[in-house]
This record gives sequence, C-alpha cells and structure tokens, in this order.
Amino acid sequence: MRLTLRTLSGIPEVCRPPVRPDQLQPGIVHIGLGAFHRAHQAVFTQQALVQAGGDWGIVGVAPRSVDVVGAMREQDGLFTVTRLRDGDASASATQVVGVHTRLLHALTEPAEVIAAVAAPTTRVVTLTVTEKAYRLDPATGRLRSDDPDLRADLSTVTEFDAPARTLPGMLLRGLAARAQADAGPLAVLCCDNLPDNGHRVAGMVTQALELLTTLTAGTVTAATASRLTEWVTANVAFPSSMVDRIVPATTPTLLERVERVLGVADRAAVGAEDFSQWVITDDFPGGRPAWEQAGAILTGDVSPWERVKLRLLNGAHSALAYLGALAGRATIADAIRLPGMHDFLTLLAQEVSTTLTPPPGLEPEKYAAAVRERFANSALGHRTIQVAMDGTQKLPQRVLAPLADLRTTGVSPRWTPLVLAGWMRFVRGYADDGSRLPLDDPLADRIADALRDAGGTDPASTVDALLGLRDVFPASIAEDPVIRSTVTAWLTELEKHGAAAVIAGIASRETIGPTG
Ligand code: CS2
Repeated sequence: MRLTLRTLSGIPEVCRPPVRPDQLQPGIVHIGLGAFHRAHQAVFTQQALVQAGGDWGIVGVAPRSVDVVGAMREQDGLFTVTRLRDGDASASATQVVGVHTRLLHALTEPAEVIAAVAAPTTRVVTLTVTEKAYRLDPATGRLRSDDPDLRADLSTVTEFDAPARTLPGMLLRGLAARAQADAGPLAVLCCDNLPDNGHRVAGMVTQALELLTTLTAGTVTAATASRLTEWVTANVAFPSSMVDRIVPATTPTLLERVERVLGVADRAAVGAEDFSQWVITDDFPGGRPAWEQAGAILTGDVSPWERVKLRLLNGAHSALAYLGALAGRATIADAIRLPGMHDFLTLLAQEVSTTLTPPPGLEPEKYAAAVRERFANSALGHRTIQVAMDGTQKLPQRVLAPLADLRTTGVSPRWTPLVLAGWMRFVRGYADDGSRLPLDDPLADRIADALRDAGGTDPASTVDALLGLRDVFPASIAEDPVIRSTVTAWLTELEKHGAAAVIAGIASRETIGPTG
C-alpha cells in the first residue's frame, strides 16, 4: 500500500497534510524535483497556502530522472518530510506535503513542460537544478557559449515539442512559448546556492538571447530572437533568493521509518533538519504566494544574507566534506567530531567573516557557531561524499571568492587555503588510508587530464596543474604567489601527516602552520 489521497485517512492524524493537491490550482512551475525542493520550497509554499490561500499549487518538473516523478504520480503528488533529530522517532516528526498538482518529466514530456511555463495561470517559475545545470563558467558566471548542447538547444528554441538538453535551453523554450502566447509577466526564482543567483540567471538568459541572435543554424530567425528579447525584458523578473536547509539524500532507513509511522509506503520521502530559512528579493510582477506568512524573509537585497550563507555555511560544509572524507569520515557529523575540527572551523569562520557585511542583526560568529551545531546533528547521516561532489562548481563562491576578497585587503589567509588544499588532495582520488574516493564533478575528465599532464606528483606540481583550470580559478587566485605557496604548504602537510593529524594539530600550530 502506498501513500495516496485514498490512503490518507488511514495514516496518523498528526502526519496528514493541511492542504490537498486535488483542491489546489497551479500557479508555480518548479524545475528540479530533488530532495531539497521537496523539503524547502514545497514546505514553505504549503504553509503559505494554509495561512493565506491562493492559486499556488506547484507543477513539479524533473529535468532528467524519472524516478521521483513516477513515485510522486503513484502517490497523487503526496510525499513526506521527516524532521531528523537525534533521539526523536515521534510520528509527528513526519509530515505529508500535498502541494504538487501535477508532475512532469522534461525528457519525455517536453511539450507539456513548455505549455506549463506558457500557461497564464503560471506566474512563478522556481529552480533547484544544482550549480552545474546553468552551464555557467564557474570563475566568471558567464554562459558557456561554446557548449554544444546549449547551442543545439538554442538553434531549436521554437521547437516546443523537442526535449531540451540543457536548463537554459528549456527555460528559453518556455519563455519563447510564453512570449508567443503573451501570457503575462513571470518571475523566475533561482533557489540554488549560486552568488547573486537572480542576477546570474538573468545574465544567463540575456547571454542566451544574445547567442540566439548570432546563431544561423536551426529554425530561429533574428526577428524571433529580437522579439523574444523585447518580451523577456518587459515581462520577466529574476529575483534572488538565499535558501537554507540541510537535506541529505534519502536512505533506506528513512523509507522504513516512514512506512512504520504511516502504515503505507512513501517512495518520495525526504528527511531534513528542523532549521529552514528562505530570504527572497520581493520582485514578482505576476504575484507570489504569501511566503512571508510561512517564515520567509522578503527583502530588497538578498546579497548580504546570501554571502554569509555561502561563505560561512557552505564553505565550512565543503571543508568538512573534503577533509572529513580524506580522514575516512563517512558523514558530516562524523567529520565535525574529528579532534581539532571545531577549532579549525572557528578559525576559518573568523578569517572569512572579515570579508562579510552581514545584514543588520546577524552576528557572523554566532551564525557560524549555530551552523557548527547543525552540522553535528548525526541523525542527518549527511555523507561527506555527497557534499564533496561538484567541487569545481561550488568552490568559486564558497572558498575562492572569500580568498580573493582577503587578498584584495592585503590579508595573507591561513585557514581558507587549507580547504582548497583539501579539495586538491581529494580530487587525486585517495583517502589518507589509501582507499579510493569517487570524483563526481562535471570537470572530472579535465581534472584527471591536468593531474596526468602535471610535471610530477609532488604538492607544487599538483597545485600548478589544478590552478591551471582557468574556468574555475581566476587569475586573481591562480597567479597570486601568497595563495599558491600557502595552498602548497597545506597540501604538503596533508600528504605528510594526513587530514586527521593536520586538523588535530591546528590549535597548537597557530604560529607554525604555513604562513605563505
Ligand atoms: C551542501 C548544501 O551539498 C552541499 O554542497 O553544502 O547542499 C547544503 O546542505 C545546503 O546549502 C544547506 O542549506
């Protein structure tokens, strides 16, 4: 038996959803049906509907994988979110969410997806597709205009029933269809961990439109491109948002727990920490759900929030992922329990905080301490390998941007370079005990080529080779002698002693660690 509208009455009352998908009208198209969306935007939207109502049901679109779409369809759009807390196995920790009015699979149902974006009832498109899907150059944030999949998508931008290969391609098709139907203004809201994410996506769309005008192949004429550009400029807003909730990949243990609690199976279940935050630029020309009534902060400028979060939370998360994985720790909670890790993360946060202008009332040291407590939640079982993936897409905003800012103010950073050195050792593919580490990164082949072509396997050659990936490391980082020598010194330490010993020695090595 599965969780469905029909079996809802049999599950414990405390778990039942406050709204039902069959009583909602859609107003949002969400692209990216991963665990994060289900535990974040879906939950905020449900709460906003409870508080203020409105036609804000969600049409959920999975770009590639069909699994979640299949599972949610079989469950009438329903799924559960379980709050994961040590020692809490209560039924009330599991809540059914019922805001998805329709589920679509972009690869096999491209025309339906485009029609949903073009529908006048749709007024917001939200995105959680991960950093790499935007096809942006990580170092500059500019669209990778030489990407063959993207070019193929753009040259067929008005073929609405052909599946798009890329997210920018899918979005442009949707906007082209909406422009054709003149279906009214729209907000495209990025909910991925990118810096200035609204501006990035706006830039992505503008650059894709420029590219469109230069492409001669395909069915697109210059007139189509310029009409579309005009329509987008007049009708589409790209608010920014800072999203925060730790949502690890679903495990078999969680599925079993949920089935025990509900008495029926939920194949789209997700587990998450209790904490949840959403800060959004209030720029929605077609209206929006009353997310502020669900606890979101609607503001004029998200960037101070987003910078604090990317640098103090995500930066520390990546540090734990690489150094923890090297030290043989399977989860983030295990990694933060490495002796000395708290001291290191505290020093790292102090160093990074000098690059921040936090929003009023936010104290970076307190924020960083609260983040460390969240990471220590062992009920999450968040794997270091999961956070370690896609490093080339994550490090620029989490680690390289604060490094560059520190250098601009004449500081010689000491702790941030250790995170970079950890990544460099991690991508060599072996933990400190010699076991293999997987490299899951869109630039994995380029990393492998760079390491193979390096002059040697010593730390200096490794640093040279990897900093040569210029679409990841801008010249301000790659050519800075202080950064190069500090990263090389930390990599040498990591190779000599292993990550656990380096971290254990941090507190006592304040005066003897690499200083550049
Ligand atoms: C993590 C984030 O996987 C990762 O890279 O750092 O997904 C993190 O859990 C979220 O941003 C928390 O809001």
